Amino acid sequence: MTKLVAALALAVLPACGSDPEPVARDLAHVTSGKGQFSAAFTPHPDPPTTGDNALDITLRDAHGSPVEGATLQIEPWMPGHGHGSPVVPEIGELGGGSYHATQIDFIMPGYWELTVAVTAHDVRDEFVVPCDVK
Ligand SMILES: [Cu+2]
Repeated sequence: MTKLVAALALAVLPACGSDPEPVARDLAHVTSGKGQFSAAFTPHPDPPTTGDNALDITLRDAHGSPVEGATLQIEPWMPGHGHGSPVVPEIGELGGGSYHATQIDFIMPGYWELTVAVTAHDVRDEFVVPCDVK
C-alpha cells in the first residue's frame, strides 16, 4: 500500500512542475510588472543563441504613447542555474520610443530571463523577458 502511494505521488510530480511561468510568452506585447509600461521585444537572432545577442525594444507608457529619454538596464539571468552573464549589456536610444541593446551574452544554452529595468520621468518598473537560448 505504501509503495502504491509513493508511486502515485511520483506520477503526479511532473504536473506540479508545469505551472505557467510568471513571464510573458508573446514578446510583441509585454507589460511591465507594475503595469507602468508596455513593450515589444525583438531578439537578434531569433531565437537567441549562445554568445553575443542584440535586442530591439519599443517602449510605450500605460496609455500607449512612445516613451523617449528612458534609462534602461538589462540583466541576463539563468534561473535554473542561479547565474547571470559576466558581460553587461549596452543600450542605445534610437528615438520615437525605440531602443537597441547589444552585448547580451548568453554563456550557455537553455532558459534565460532578461530583467529589463526602465526609469522614465521618475517612474520605474521592470520587464521580465523570457529567452529560450539555442
Ligand atoms: Cu546556466
